[in-house]
Amino acid sequence: MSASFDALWSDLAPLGRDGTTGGYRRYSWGAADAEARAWFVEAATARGLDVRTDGNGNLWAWWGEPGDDAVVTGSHLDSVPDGGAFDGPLGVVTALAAVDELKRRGVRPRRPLAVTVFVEEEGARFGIPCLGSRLLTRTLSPERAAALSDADGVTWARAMEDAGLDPTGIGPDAALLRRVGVFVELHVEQGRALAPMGRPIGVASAVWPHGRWRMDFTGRADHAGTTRLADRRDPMLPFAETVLAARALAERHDAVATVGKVRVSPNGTNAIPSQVSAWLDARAPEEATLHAVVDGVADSAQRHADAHAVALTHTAESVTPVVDFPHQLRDRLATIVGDPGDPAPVLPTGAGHDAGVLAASVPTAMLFVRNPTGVSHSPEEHANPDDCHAGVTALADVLAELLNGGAG
Ligand code: HGY
Ligand code: MN
Ligand code: MN
Repeated sequence: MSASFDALWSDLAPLGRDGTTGGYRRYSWGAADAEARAWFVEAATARGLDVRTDGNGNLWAWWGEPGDDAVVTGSHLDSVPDGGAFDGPLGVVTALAAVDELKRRGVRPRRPLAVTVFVEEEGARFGIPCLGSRLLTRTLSPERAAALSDADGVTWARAMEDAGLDPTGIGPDAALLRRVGVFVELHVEQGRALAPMGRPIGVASAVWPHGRWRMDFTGRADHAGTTRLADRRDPMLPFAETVLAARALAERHDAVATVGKVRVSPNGTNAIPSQVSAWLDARAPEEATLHAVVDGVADSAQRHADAHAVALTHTAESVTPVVDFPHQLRDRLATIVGDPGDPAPVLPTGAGHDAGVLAASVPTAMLFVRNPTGVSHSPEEHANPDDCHAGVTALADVLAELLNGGAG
């Protein structure tokens, strides 16, 4: 089993990795993404799986005929800018290695099995995370998706077309979704809960409510050297105050808030900016807390914008409600992947996943593989090979149980 994982892992690892930072730059429909998708199609086909692309560009590799009540597992291959090697790919590689393991064990599935790769999970290029699963489940309209554009103004539809796919078929696919009897996503742990417990595998209890809000601060461009301070309408100032306010509100409410993406126009050293666009990522254990933080940030941003005669627009780009994974399935998996008499730890996550989107439509569960440092969305992200192999065994055990009539 470990040889199968290691071979798949070493084939995928170089695709999309930046030689300077060591981080991954696999953005939907770009060249690196196309290489990763081609790698998946080849690896799945080599295992006798029948690979199909749905209308949204998600890949489904079927073991046997696509059918109803299928057991589906998978994750994503796209990355955040300079992301780590494991976020997404670990779920895809362990799924293919688990198929090898099931075949080695002689498992004869009594239900269809599919391995999936969902598109644009990170939303790094087009801004909406889990776009492929949101489209599939009608959580996001095809019209809105088709009009999304990247930093260069390329739309989702155009980028799909350039990648050789027909964008006219994007949108909900109720027939395909009805085929999914249960979805299980294995993912590298993001955060550091399993290491102190000394456990290699965990099971997700919940995904925190979270979202992304865009703030556009529009002031007046002017000369950095000749404009009196009293005459300025500098959008950088309310922006800066808002970043600090977001952090203070997150601390006060025991939540998390981040501004990791900013666009300054015209971005000149000696020019007062005309506009500063910033994206707030906020997350909290409960929805009321999340909204208290986000409302607080919006109020603060408006107050500081007014003080500098700067205009402000505040747009919710994607908001994901809390996900509480089905308890019986969750607990069944914790028993399967735990030790005899000692189920695996069950823990929430602040990270969003396609499993979190699908959970509203089909029975869904997640497995986590220990991340010794907890670091993610960074080239430093890591999971030990032994733990990755334990992830394959855990996923194979879960799939074997589900394929032959187990819970889910
Ligand atoms: O942002 C997230 O939580 C996930 O990595 N898409
Ligand atoms: Mn991620
Ligand atoms: Mn992920």
